[in-house]
Amino acid sequence: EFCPNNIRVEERIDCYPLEDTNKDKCISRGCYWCGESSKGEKQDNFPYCFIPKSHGYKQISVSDTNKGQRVTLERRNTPSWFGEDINRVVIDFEFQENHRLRVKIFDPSKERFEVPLDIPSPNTKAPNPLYRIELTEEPAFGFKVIRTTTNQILYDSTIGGMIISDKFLQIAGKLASNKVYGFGENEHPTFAHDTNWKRWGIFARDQPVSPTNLYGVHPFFTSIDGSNMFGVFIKNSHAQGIQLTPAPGIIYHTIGGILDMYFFLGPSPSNVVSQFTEAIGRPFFPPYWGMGFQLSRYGFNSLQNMSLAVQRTRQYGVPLDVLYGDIDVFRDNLDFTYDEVRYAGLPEYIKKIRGEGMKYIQIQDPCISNGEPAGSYPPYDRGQAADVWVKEFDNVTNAEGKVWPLNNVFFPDYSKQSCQEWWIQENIEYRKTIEFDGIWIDMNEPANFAKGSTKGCRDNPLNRPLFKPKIMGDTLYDKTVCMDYETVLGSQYDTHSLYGWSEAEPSLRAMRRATGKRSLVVSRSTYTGAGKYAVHWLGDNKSQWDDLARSIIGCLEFNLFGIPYVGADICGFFDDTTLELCTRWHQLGAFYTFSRNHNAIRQQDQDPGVHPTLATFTKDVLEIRYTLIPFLYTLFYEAHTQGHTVMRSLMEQFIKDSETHNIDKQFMWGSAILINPVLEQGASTVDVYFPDDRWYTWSTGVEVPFRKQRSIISAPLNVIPIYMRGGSIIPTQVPANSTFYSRKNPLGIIVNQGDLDDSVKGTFYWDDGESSDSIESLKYIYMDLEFKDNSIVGTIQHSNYSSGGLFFENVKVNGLQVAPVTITVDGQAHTDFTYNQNKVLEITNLRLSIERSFRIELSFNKAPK
Ligand code: MIG
Repeated sequence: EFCPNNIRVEERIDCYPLEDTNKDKCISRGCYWCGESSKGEKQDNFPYCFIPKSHGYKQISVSDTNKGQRVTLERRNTPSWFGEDINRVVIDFEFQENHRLRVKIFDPSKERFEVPLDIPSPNTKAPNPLYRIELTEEPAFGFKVIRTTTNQILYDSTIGGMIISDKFLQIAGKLASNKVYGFGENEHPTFAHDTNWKRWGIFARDQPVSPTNLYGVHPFFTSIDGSNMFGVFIKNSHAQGIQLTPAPGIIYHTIGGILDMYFFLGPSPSNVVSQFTEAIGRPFFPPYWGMGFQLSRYGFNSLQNMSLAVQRTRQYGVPLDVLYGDIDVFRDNLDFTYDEVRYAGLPEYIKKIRGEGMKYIQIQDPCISNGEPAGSYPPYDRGQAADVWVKEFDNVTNAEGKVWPLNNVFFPDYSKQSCQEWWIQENIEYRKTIEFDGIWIDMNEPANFAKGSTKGCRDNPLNRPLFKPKIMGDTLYDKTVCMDYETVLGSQYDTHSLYGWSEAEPSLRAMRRATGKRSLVVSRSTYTGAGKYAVHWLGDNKSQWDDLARSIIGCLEFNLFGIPYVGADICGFFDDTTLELCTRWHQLGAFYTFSRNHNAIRQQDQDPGVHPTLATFTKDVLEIRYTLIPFLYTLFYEAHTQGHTVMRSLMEQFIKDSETHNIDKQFMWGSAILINPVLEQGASTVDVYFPDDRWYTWSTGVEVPFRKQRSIISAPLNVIPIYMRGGSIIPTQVPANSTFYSRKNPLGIIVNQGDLDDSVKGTFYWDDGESSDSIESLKYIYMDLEFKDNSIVGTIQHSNYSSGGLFFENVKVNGLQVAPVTITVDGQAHTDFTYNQNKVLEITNLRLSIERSFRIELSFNKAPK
């Protein structure tokens, strides 16, 4: 029987992934053939040739272990795909935590590469796991992960298709729903994945934003089961790929290492991200100035152009915190130099703007020119002396490539101790010339314009394995170094996608040593866990409307990946922007957590000051951002300590409402702010979905008459509709032209009345904004805010930082049904308040120290509703 009907089309597992096949080839793999033509299958569509359920492994033994359960499997005798099958396989089910299950599938006879990311593996079983597993022996071995509270099957590998060989490992799982989020780094056109046989390749690549594999690798997804959510991290760094199927399910394959899956049981979406970041490392806590607006471009080409852009921005009163130096700052694109002709006076200029409250971030590329005249380029000489470079397959010869410098380059091996020390010293040394506050690490996929190396690559199974996932380039080493090249961490075949991750930690250490401050590392290539050391921008996009819209999806995904500080190049990198697009992009970009305007070389200027209208509208929206920075900073404190997202999908906040599951054109800040950018050319309205709660308009505080419904909202070119959610309390501050000044300004509190009986709550975090150890050494203020029993109460949880006399001076209550008659503040009568037709109470002239608890009591003639 070659075309059986006992397998649903939706549940087929492709027997010839990424290759054309025909009946003969199909049968030679022992697969079923349901082809109608001999032309073969269409990629990205349902397979004609698929794997019988009986293929795979049979169970040999099961035993209980301290950690859970161990299953030994033996490969069924079926035709091999790529040879080197691993016949005996062990699966360890580790019941690590009540919310975390590990499923480690490995070769017991041979050590294979494992990602050096230490997730604790307790020696005992979790006492009350939220999951149980079920094993199936026939027709082939499979396991199910089941949520105990609902008996819902979350992941079911009995769908078949498990293959474990040296350079091709595959596992498929049927899911509880077709709602799947995450996996990256790719530019996905929708936040909820397309499960209609869609394939994605995942492998770090210097690749402008497009629907293929991009800069980083994040093998993590989440999926909805009922109104709960779970997440899965597959700890593997090899070139890999997925296919989402209408089973609904995911077929995952990789070309090396082991299949090491971590399940996070939630049950809420926020729980999942928090449990994931607990395992991989909580996100980096950025400095206060990192909350500000940032200006960059490739190709200012001179200090004059650079300073003009800054001057224009400020002249219009547009807030600006951070300036960037790209590689055109360098002499001949050499790291740790600056061009003393085009950028004559740069050190003095940086000193000056820093004195005025700004910060400066310098790019550094992981490629060091080896061809400069002797003695003219000490960073190379010192690197050479310390032997810090990535090596060829012989582990002796330096890997040589071609990147931005004129001459050939060597690549630092950041996994080598001596390299880390060299890198730290070079940054410290460079900072003696240019006082940079943070470092931007680009090209760390690593990128190489010479294919593999200046000598090419050998033809062997590492460089040219029989199976290559759906990734760009005709070889794995396209645009990077040879796969058989070596670092201390391992071969590039195993560790290529960990290169940027390995650069992040020593870069942060370098900056902390050089500045003595918290600092900021902005990295292009990231792997799971990089969020602990670095933040991310979405790379080389285009000045086009599609990229504007898709940037939201990228940001939401990186929030899932544990890198909540993220944004796209505002106004677009490649191509010239337009006034309308650039205005809309600043409006959305003001709500990226990483808010930076960046431009490519030779494009027209696009800094906010190039046009008076652009400047005015940008100032308007950035003033909203700056007003909200105390709230944003508090969200980052909570992300760092509890692992929450900052830019958040509506699905995460309102998972019970299926209408939110596909929304990716609106998003939230935390659980309180709803952001609804205009993403279409010519549009002056935006289609807003208001989830099931009360919502207040940002500018007026007036409650909107919509809930759990869509509405078309007016949004002329100067407007981005922003709403506050009922039940939230938001700390604010009077904006200024940089956070250096705004953080000295009076603070405020916005209380948004929720549904009757719902709590109205918020939090507030404050510290000096720049110490590297504010949280660890407990030098901060943390306050709970609550509106309850007609009282607005601030309760200090922790107060061990002297704010220099900062006060909440203004409190607004939105949605208060009647005016209070009297108000007391900490027992004293307070008469400065107004109440208007929008049902907004505004209390002014307060002097509530942010370091102390307070209580504002409202009294009414009649009890308010
Ligand atoms: O291949 O440093 O993504 O932001 O401006 C270009 C120059 C190298 C790529 C980065 C981009 C940066 C540019 N870099």
